[in-house]
Amino acid sequence: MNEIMNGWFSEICPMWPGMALSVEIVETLYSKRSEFQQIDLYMTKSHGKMLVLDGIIQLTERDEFAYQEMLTHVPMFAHPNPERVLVIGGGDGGVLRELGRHDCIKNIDFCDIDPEVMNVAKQFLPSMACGFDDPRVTVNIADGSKFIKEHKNTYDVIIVDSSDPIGPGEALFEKPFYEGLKAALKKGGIVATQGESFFIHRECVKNLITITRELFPIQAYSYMLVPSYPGGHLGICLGSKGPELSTPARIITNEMQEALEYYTPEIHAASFVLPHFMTKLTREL
Ligand code: SPD
Repeated sequence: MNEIMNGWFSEICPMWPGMALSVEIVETLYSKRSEFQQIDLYMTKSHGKMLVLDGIIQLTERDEFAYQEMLTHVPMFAHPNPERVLVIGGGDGGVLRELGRHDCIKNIDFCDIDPEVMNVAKQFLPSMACGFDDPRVTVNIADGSKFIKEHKNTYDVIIVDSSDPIGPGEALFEKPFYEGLKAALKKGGIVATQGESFFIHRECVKNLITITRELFPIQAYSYMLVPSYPGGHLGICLGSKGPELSTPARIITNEMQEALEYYTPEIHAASFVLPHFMTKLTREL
């Protein structure tokens, strides 16, 4: 339940009780309830436009690049030759924009349950929604957990750009969904999912690591810094049917590197180096 008081939006959520990130708002650009969730888009004083779903900040124009680049390029560069990619969620188009930089991709399936997020992005967030203009993208408006059941043994890389495990994203954090992801991956495939915060959502992170460890021969957890998310960071939970995850398997071109703001091969490797409490926590699992 978010509130705007005296021109400040505060992100109040039962998943991080007792704390709230506040952002000063200049104008509400869009506010409507879709079939699935409340969608709000604000112009902020310091962070450009900000997309909020069910009261939770999904992105701000100021720092979205960190999340979208890392969630995309870590699994993509860990794979030696990703040709077929599936994106579940991420209706803003930012992950698609990042995938567009990989010439090796032949086609990209995009699957989101709520077409309204995509429509809002196309209207207000063109720097992300440009991802939908890539001719390799096929848009599927569907429930991701059902979609993967109909696409077994199909993808080299699957990226799950979900919201938090409350509301429409809840099923995307449960074991049956991960079993479906595994089945939808080809031999040697890699999955990367929005992995929450190891400071704030420790039980959820533990659960994701346990599930992916049980299902995949190779599992790892990476994270990036994003000031607009609670705790200032967000994790990526990865499972691989073959490739090593923490070392890029391909070399980034100078042209692509210069177009990016956050991802580098060094950041790729470093993002898997976790605080000691995480090492201890994963040892116990
Ligand atoms: N706590 C919010 C996590 C949001 C992750 N999804 C963001 C979508 C951006 N493409």
